[in-house]
Amino acid sequence: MHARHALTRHALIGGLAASLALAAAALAQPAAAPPSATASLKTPDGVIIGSVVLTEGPSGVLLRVDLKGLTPGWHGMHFHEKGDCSDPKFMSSGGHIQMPGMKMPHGLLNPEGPDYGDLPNIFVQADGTAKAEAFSTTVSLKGAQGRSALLDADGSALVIHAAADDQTSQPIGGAGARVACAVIR
Ligand SMILES: [Cu+2]
Repeated sequence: MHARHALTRHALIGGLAASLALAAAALAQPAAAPPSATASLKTPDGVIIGSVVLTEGPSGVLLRVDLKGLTPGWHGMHFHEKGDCSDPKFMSSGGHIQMPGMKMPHGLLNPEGPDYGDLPNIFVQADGTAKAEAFSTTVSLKGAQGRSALLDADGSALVIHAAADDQTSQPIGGAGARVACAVIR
């Protein structure tokens, strides 16, 4: 009898706690969406072939790439230092993002690297489409925690190269020409 009473009381308290939790959840504001930015990827001809969504996380930036119309296979992909994709070779996007006064050697697999713009390769399917996510702990949207800011005064660019990045050799891992570019600003 005593045990049964205790059990009932326990269940009541548990139920009350659950009700309070529900009430608190109902009162809470919906969680604010993390800061994000979206940019269009274009070819040297100026054709838009896809997009990249950049979302700020607590320790870096998550990027989601969705594109079609590139050559099948692996392609190097980096953050470049300027938000300018105005010339056909995309040279106006500059080199890889760096921190002022801290130019790092290139390559995610380089013991001396990586540089601040380094990212994994992206794989384009036989039909020319690619969907990929990557996470960079060396950049931020606006300079959080001292990470390099994509949305600084001159912006930045996401550049996709013609060939795979070997993630070791200088200056860009043998990734070759710049075949797609997205202005981030
Ligand atoms: Cu690059």
